[in-house]
Amino acid sequence: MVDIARFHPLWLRDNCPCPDCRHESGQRLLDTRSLPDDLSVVAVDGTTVTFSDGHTSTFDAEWLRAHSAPPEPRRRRLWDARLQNGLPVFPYDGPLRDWLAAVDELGFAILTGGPKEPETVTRTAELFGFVRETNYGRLFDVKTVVNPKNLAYTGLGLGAHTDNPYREPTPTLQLLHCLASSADGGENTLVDGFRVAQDLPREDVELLVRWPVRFRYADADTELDAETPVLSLDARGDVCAVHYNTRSARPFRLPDDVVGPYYAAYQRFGRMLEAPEYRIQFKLEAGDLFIVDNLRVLHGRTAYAPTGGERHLQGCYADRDALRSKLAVLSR
Ligand code: OGA
Ligand code: NM2
Ligand code: ZN
Ligand code: ZN
Repeated sequence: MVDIARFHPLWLRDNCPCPDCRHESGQRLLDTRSLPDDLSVVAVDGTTVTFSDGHTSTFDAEWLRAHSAPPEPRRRRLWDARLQNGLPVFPYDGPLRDWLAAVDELGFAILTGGPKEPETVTRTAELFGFVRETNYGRLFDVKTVVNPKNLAYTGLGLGAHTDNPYREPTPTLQLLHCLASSADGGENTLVDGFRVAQDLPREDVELLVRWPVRFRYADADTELDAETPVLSLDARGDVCAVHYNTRSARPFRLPDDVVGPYYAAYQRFGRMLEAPEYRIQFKLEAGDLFIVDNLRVLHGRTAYAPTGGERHLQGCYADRDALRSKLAVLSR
């Protein structure tokens, strides 16, 4: 039995399921703003309620129970280096739902044995959603080039980072697909930024949340500049986004007395991101691909020899909303 008296009259009236109040699409026809502030319940019979505005609603007891519970806990599962023994690796041709669920829970997934053709990366994004085109193109080639405009296009190692913090909004997913990997080195590294933030002293988290950093990328036809904190909190007070990229961070603009403490927090966090106890590492072979939640899992790579072997990845951006939608539809 549900106790109708527990529910606020406005909440009940607002959620009336009758065809005058709800369209068959599931969208609300009733405009919440039209309800009188002093609305009250005048009669209750089981789960049928009559309100002071003359409307009668019949609720489904199960629906009431399901919708009055506290917010669901998040599906996300934080991880550290111990995940190395059980990496979320999926066959490229296996069920889509499996790897989408891994991205949702762990913030990344690795797909192996996929096509070795160019543009596989964008086709993979289209399996669940839409490619986010940027100034780097619909997709970008990650390989060593002459006169690189971005350090990604060299053989240099890259420390743990999130991509494109200078973009507003920042792409929430990145995919990288391997076309060639005969060069020595060039292994990929990943770290769960939410897990690292959990071990960061509270005062450091507060500094990284409180003071925004500006990030910038500029070349002949592009000038991107965005201001965002390194750590963002959601309404529950949990870390919900990491923006960290030492290559594109602009000089910090902080009050004089904050510079020292801010650097202490920033350095502690940044070094923890490279610490072996949090990091996992793997080498992509041609046909392999990985997808990361770009606001949670930081990626990097070890250096590789620009000659004597080839390393060629293709990358693209996409967004989480479509991934979660596809996952929900596949889970129905
Ligand atoms: C990038 C990047 C990693 C790699 O292109 O953003 O981080 O493995 N590349 O080359
Ligand atoms: N690339 C690979 O966000 C960054 O600047 C990292 C992005 C150039 C698209 C590199
Ligand atoms: Zn109604
Ligand atoms: Zn990157």
